Amino acid sequence: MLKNLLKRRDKSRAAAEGGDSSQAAPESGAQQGGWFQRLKSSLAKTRKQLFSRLSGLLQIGRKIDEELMEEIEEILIQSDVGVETTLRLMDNVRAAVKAKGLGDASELESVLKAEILNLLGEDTPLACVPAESPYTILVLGVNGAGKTTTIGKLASRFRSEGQHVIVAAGDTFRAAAEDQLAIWCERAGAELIRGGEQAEPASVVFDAVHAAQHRDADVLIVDTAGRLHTKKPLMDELAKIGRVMGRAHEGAPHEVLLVIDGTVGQNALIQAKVFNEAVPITGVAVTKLDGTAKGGIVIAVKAEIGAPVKLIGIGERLDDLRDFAAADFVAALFASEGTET
Ligand SMILES: Nc1nc2c(ncn2[C@@H]2O[C@H](COP(=O)(O)OP(=O)(O)OP(=O)(O)O)[C@@H](O)[C@H]2O)c(=O)[nH]1
Ligand SMILES: [Mg+2]
Repeated sequence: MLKNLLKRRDKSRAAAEGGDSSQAAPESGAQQGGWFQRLKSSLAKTRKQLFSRLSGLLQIGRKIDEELMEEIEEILIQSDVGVETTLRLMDNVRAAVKAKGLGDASELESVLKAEILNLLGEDTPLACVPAESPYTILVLGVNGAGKTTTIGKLASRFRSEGQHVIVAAGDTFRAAAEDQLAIWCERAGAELIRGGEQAEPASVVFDAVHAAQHRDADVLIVDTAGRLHTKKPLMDELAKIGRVMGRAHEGAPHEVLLVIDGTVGQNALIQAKVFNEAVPITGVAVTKLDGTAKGGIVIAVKAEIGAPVKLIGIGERLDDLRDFAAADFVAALFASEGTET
């Protein structure tokens, strides 16, 4: 079939497009060839693992039957969409197939896309609300998930929108953590509030909220330590930071952003549930979607954590963080070589 004959997009073209470091506002895939190509390129491994195998199944002439449905389920589960989410998704696909009276496998792709979009729900981009100034964002996640990098990218984005940004170094656990954050803040043009090594994280954050209020900051972003989620004290500390923020500023934290590493797959969901108990998560950033075959995790996040994916990270550059747009994501997952949308 046509889809089987189409090969993956060549990497050199994608790499060349990756050289552009502009910080354009998010747009839909149809409007922005460059960004969509980059998204597609980043999802190449996931697409190979998941959707190119699916398109091998969904050929004209093959009958839709239970055997086919089970093969699709297996591919989805292997691509880190997860058992629970896969079963839910496929129940919906079966219902749609029945309702529409479909019989040929080639008709399933559009049904699958539509049901994945249904599961992802409406896009809920992370937005700074001026009325809540300073708009406070508490960033959580395990070691190495990409918290500090995501904060750097976010700070840069808010700065490019003309916002006054303060970043709090709530990770006082590692000596190098503040320095890493300081470099990102300098690049982004954001102020950094730091307490020094061994300072109490909650007190650094408390000071930062007051600084943000007194200096009329628009946005305060709080970095935190990411020691293993299995160590209870970390969760206690994070819960305390959340409470301290709320006491210092009404409604804070306005956003509790959990950063999960897209290369980790299903384990990230288990971690997410632990964090969610410490401080209720309002949004998720999935990082490192470039270079992982486990991008199917994005589909499972909302269904399993209850909070939507708001941001995706597809590289280490300042502009490699984007608002999550479900339609673009699904289009990029199913895209063939040369397909623009
Ligand atoms: N390829 C790729 N790498 C990323 C992305 N986001 C973060 N990284 C890399 O992941 C590594 C860890 O990122 P950090 O931002 O330091 O992670 P962290 O969660 O702050 O880690 P701790 O402070 O140790 O808890 C760094 O080498 C980043 O450059 C991404 O979207 N794509
Ligand atoms: Mg960090």
